[in-house]
Amino acid sequence: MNQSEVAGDQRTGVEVTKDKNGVEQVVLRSPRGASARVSLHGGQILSWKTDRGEELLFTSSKAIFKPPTAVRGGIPICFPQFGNRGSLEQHGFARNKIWVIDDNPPPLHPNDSDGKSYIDLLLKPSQEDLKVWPHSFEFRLRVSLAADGHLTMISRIRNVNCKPFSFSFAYHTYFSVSDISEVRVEGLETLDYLDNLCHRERFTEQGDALTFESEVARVYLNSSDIVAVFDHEIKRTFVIRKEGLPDVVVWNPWDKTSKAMADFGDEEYRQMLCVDGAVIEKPISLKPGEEWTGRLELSVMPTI
Ligand code: TA6
Repeated sequence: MNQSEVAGDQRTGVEVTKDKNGVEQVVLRSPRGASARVSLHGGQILSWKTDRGEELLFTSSKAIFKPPTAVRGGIPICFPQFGNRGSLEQHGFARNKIWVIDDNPPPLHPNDSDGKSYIDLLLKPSQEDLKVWPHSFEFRLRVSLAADGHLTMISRIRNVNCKPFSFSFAYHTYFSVSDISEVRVEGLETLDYLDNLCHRERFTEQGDALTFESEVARVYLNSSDIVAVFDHEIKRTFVIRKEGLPDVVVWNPWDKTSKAMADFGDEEYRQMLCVDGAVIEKPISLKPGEEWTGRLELSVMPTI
């Protein structure tokens, strides 16, 4: 492993390494020992650990770490689309591309930097990307880890085109859970959702909190900015706070779909749940020069 501090950067808790395929990864560490690892392949977060070293994100034992395939786990970024419509590849190309470290990003609010370990990444379209999606953009991603271990992602997407474009987006977050049958999600009650298992038909959530006993692939619409994932077996709660991300994807492939995925173990659906802050139903439209921001903060706490 080749390790170095970010070039010209005096910040502590930020280290650049390379994976076995030579792709750079950035490791963020908090003073208390929490950590996060971000790959420049996809700008994808591959690991988020507590100060006791417990991994909070799921990664499949069958995940493929060789670009351009996105790693099955962590937090792939879906842009410029979520889903598989039109000529764009499923969930867009951003998760398959090699991003660069952005040494001079436009400033964010000081609260987004002070006391945090962070890295700024940048994606611009290649000639190949422009052939499938003919829109010039700059996608800036800030990933930061606070002293208390909270993980924040701030995406800023700017239209540097001379004509408008629109896109959908998701932070496709694979949470690690002890046993899916012991998990419940709160914050989506009574919302409408599009069911990907029923041709995106619209339904209304009737029950109390969401629990799992079969495959789920839904897009909940217009949720509040806080959603919680309770893992009863290990008394752990993930809290998802989001801004600019009205929709929430909930996905667990269950047994049959798991078996159909080459990069996913047959029984691994028991140990994961995707809950994504997203913009899907009403895509974002940007005029030339406009910028959109979507922010996700993840924290974890013991269930009381
Ligand atoms: O609903 C979430 C979803 O679109 C599922 O249908 C499933 O395909 C998942 O995302 C993962 O997609 P991927 O392209 O990474 O296999």
